[in-house]
Amino acid sequence: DTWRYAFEEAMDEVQGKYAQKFKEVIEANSDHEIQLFPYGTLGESADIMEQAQAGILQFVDQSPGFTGALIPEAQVFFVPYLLPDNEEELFEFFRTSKAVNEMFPKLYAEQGLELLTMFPEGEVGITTQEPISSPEDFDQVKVRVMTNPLLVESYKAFGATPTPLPWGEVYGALQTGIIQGQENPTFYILSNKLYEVSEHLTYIGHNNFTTAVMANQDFYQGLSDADKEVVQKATDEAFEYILEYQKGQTQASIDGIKEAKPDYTITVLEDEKRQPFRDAAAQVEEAFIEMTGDSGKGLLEQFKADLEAVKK
Ligand code: 6CS
Repeated sequence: DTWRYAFEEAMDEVQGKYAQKFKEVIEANSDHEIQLFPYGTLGESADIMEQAQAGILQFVDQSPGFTGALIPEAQVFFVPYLLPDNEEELFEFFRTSKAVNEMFPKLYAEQGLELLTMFPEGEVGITTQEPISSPEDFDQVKVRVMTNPLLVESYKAFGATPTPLPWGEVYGALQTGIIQGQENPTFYILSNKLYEVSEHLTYIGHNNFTTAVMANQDFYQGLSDADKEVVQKATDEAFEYILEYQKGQTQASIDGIKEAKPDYTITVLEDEKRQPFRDAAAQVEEAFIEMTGDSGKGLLEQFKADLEAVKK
């Protein structure tokens, strides 16, 4: 039989690479076939999530950036400066975190979803029309964010005017000036040519883009033990593959952007200038706890303990 798997990116972007590896392992170890649906073939992120919950899709990749309404705790990934910028620590966190690997599966299960894995896609950079080196520079700047209430809080705390939009509207909105900025990992800025509709790319070190892969829970629970094992094997192998795949990707993408647009400004904001943005994080963390109550508080505590455990 054929299993349907949709994701939010193109075939040659990170989620597509993960999905292709997953497919390869499933097909090499079982009689099942995986049919892949990249971004745009079945709608926006919210659409593919609905289809997975309804069982029309067996697998879906939806980033926590779009899961906030469904699972408010998933917004923990948008508390600024929470995830480490050290790649090895970050990868080890996703491998070992109890919050990610034990607590989140329970929350996804309440929504009919079997959480298979979460993985990082790269440090997030911010594209704008004018240079950004302080919260003051964000004044009156409309920055598109994924449809996630805590991301809205973050950009408010950074001094900007956050504008939640689905992905499909971002390029056009930048082109027509409805928004002046957006945030995404570097590979995505390159592959979607966002440098064509912006002048500056700034790294303030506030986050790494996290995504999540899940299965429809009724489908997963109905699998034989052997099939469940194959799904776990494919999940784990694709996870290690995608971390390896990303090593050096940010720098390669920066090089690609510079080649495509030599006069584009790329700035890694120095530590000292990051401080006001770091200071804003406390207020976002408070907003997270307000939105999620004891459940979110417990999750955040475990999340921090897991981060502490992987600190070099
Ligand atoms: O910004 C977005 O909406 C998108 N960014 C990435 C890196 N993946 C999928 C998501 O739709």
